[in-house]
Amino acid sequence: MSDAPALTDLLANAPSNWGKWGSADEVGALNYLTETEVLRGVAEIGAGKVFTLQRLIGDPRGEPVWPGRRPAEREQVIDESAWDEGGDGPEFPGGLHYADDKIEAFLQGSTQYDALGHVWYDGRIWNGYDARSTVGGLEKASVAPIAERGVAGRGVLLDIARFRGKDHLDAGETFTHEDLEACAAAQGTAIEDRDILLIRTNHLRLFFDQGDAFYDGFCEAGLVYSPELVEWFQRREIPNLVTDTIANEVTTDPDTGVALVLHNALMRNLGVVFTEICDLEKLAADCAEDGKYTFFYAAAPLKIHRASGSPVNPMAVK
Ligand code: UVW
Repeated sequence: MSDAPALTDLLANAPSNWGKWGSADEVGALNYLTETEVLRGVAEIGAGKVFTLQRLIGDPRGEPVWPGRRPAEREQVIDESAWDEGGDGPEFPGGLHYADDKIEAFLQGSTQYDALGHVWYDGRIWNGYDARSTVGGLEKASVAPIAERGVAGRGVLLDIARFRGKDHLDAGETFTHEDLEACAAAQGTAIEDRDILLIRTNHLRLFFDQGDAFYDGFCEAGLVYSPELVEWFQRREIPNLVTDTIANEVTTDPDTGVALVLHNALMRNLGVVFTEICDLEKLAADCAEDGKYTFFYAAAPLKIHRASGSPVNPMAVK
């Protein structure tokens, strides 16, 4: 049994946004993304450059996932072989042939939006809903309301790996909100209130280099919990945290040994929406080249009833 403190105790006096947008709210800090904020994002478009941020589902090199999940499995249902000699392909007037396929996928098995009801402690999910409402699928704070409203605003890339002069962050390597501010200053970028934060660590380079050994003593690089960091996210009214790691934060807090503290302090308590396992490499290379780290960000996860997450292909437009 771990002697790590319970999240209930660790976060006993932590900031909360429960009730801020009413007792029926299911999209949390995305409420900050008003029409004004969308137009603030649109104003960043100047060059017409488009970047898609999803990782390839079915990547022949393998796909990084949280331990216990599997990458999506795609199965071909019908293709040209159905019309080979002796095949049973359906005949259509005019000679139509076609391909169909299907996937079996963890909804959090690739680039994804987490629903606000994805994690909890103390029997309560986002906004105070009873955790029993997750049984059999999320009745409250599922990904569907996020998908319904969509996410659009001003995005800022914070290239922590580049800021640290590294190709990638190493296992267990941490950074804070002060590092984010310092990184932005070094890039010549101002983080504005209500910005969507995209953080590049290139940590998953290690997955592609190491294969299964990546999971030995699994501890991703990432943001690390402190009360000040949580207050910073609340004060800056950050709606959406987007990263290129599996969990958006250091897996295990080095001070307390608690797992995924920020999932709870930011997602459950503040309603900050998490987007994970993005591929930020092409966007980051372009930002380094033109010196512009801000853009219009837009993402629409899939509308899946009662789901705790959804695959997504976010876009950044400069
Ligand atoms: C867990 O919270 C377990 O996973 P994810 O990183 O997908 O949010």
